[in-house]
Amino acid sequence: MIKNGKIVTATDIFKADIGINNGKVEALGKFDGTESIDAEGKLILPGGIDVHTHLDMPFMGTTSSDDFETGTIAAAFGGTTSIIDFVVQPAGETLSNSLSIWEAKAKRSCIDYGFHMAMTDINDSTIEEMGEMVERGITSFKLFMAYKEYMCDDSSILKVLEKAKDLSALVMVHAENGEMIDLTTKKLLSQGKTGARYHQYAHPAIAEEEAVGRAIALAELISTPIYIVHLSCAGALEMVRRARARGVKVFAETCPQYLLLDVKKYEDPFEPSKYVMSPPLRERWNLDVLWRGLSSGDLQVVSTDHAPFFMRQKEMGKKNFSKIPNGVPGIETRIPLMYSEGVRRGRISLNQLVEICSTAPAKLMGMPQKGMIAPGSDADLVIFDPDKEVTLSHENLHQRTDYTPYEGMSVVGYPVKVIANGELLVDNGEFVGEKKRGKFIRREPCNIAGGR
Ligand code: DUC
Ligand code: ZN
Ligand code: ZN
Repeated sequence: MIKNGKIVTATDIFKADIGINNGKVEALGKFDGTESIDAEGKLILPGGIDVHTHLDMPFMGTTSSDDFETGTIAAAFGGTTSIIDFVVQPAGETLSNSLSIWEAKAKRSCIDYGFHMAMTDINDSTIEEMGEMVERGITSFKLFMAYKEYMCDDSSILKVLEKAKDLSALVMVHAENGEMIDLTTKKLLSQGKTGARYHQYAHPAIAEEEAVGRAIALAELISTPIYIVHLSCAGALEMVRRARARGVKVFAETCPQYLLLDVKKYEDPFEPSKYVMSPPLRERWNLDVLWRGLSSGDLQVVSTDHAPFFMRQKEMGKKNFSKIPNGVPGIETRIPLMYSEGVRRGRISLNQLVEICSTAPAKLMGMPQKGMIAPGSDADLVIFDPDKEVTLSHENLHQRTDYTPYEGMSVVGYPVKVIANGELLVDNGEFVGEKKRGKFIRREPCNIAGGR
């Protein structure tokens, strides 16, 4: 039982005790009992859901540095109790074998997890396999419109959209125009512009805006929903906004890095490679536009795109920015940053924080048991101290990497106890949960997107 806390959902804020039984919320009300946690003065939020992580992912000649154990412990410290990680189909592999590789990695997970299937090789047989994936609880498929080794042309995207429509599955896209990026990268390198700071010019906003517009048009043609991952700039958001206004079922997420950091980071004289991610950081004026997109509902989700690397891995691109493993760590800092920078600064409401970080991800990704505090829902709960001040540093975070892009930044508001399926995982700075306890979330077709 959790007593005296202030419960926050996507729609309400109210004081009630929470009775927990068998990993589920049993009742909300006023109860007596001995086995209880006192949450007086604290907020109680539904456990965070991060629908975009890359744990133990082979990528750009190396592997992301958090595995499912370290990454999910870090997630729990930051108030995230479920993730959806991307299975990335290795070239020539079947979807089923690709899934087996990720199932083996995910046995180490300490929180519940689902998978999206990132298809890199579209052919009759992988299209056919999509049905089996949906039956196995993988109800979303991601396509890359950039990265030479993974990217899909429009005809492949259309085939996947058509099959996804039949299956009521959701198609997600990494929307950047890969040809524009490739051409620009080659030009920059041939001019001797090889340093990490040039990454931003190789990934111009127009390449994202074009790809977002095209992805939406393809989905509109097929009349099936589409989800844009890690949207980073105002032009791309404008594409989403316009499409939504004409009734297209387009959904989009952004990430804390695009809401809080800007291109100035590439002027870091020592280590600009820390900030090499795709899409890259944008000009500062975009940030307010993204915050407004969240507040208005044109952006529905904040995920992290957690793709951590050590600085020594980033060094692989010392002589050529296009070889720097793309990605930043963020699985642990999402909710504290969104509370401190979003709610406390009046950019989003407390209910919106819950909506964006938990409730909408659960609905869009087909997890009706998650993202809520209500009788029958999973007892995934964050006891959050709205006044706790923490200075973010890789030294006090738990992500397995040697930097955070938020080094030295002070946040106010932090999880103090984190409960998943009724089990206490984090208690005042200690991980007290059992390891490898996470269970696979067999997801349903998404219900906001509505399938057909
Ligand atoms: N972008 C990143 O920055 N890292 C991982 C994959 C991606 O699309
Ligand atoms: Zn991506
Ligand atoms: Zn990603």
